[in-house]
Amino acid sequence: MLPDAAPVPTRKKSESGRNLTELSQEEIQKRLLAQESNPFHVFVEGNLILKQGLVDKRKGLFPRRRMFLLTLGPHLYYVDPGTMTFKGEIPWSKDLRIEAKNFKTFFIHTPNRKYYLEDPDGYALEWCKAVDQVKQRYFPDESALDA
Ligand code: 4IP
Repeated sequence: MLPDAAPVPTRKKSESGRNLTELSQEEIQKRLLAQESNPFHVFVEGNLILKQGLVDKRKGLFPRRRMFLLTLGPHLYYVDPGTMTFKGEIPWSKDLRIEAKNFKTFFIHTPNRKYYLEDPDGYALEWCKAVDQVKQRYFPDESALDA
């Protein structure tokens, strides 16, 4: 007799396909409460973190490893995870644009600066998707024109 087939693991939509910014006020409040235990919560001015991850930011010769925090607002803060000090923020505007070069390297273009970034784990495309979703939420017309 054949054994029962093992259940096929399925990914919930919330893990894979869900738009990061589609959150009810109730969900936002709930997640903000949970976020208080995140050590990076103190840097985000009370905004809900939608995505965070280590990114190497290259300027001059040496890349600096930073914790990037994409939040509602929108904001894109970065913090030195070694010293836990706030380092800066990539300024959001309708003209911010993210571009993947490959799985690791990506760029964020702003009117005054092009940021050279690298996801050491090779999830640059996830950053592109997240930033595009945030852009679509806050600057919908401009995002549609880019498409
Ligand atoms: C620094 O280089 C770091 O890359 C800084 O990044 C960067 O600031 C500085 O650029 C750059 O001179 P050194 O550490 O080798 O001195 P971080 O702030 O993440 O430490 P930003 O934040 O602007 O990328 P200037 O031009 O901002 O000073």
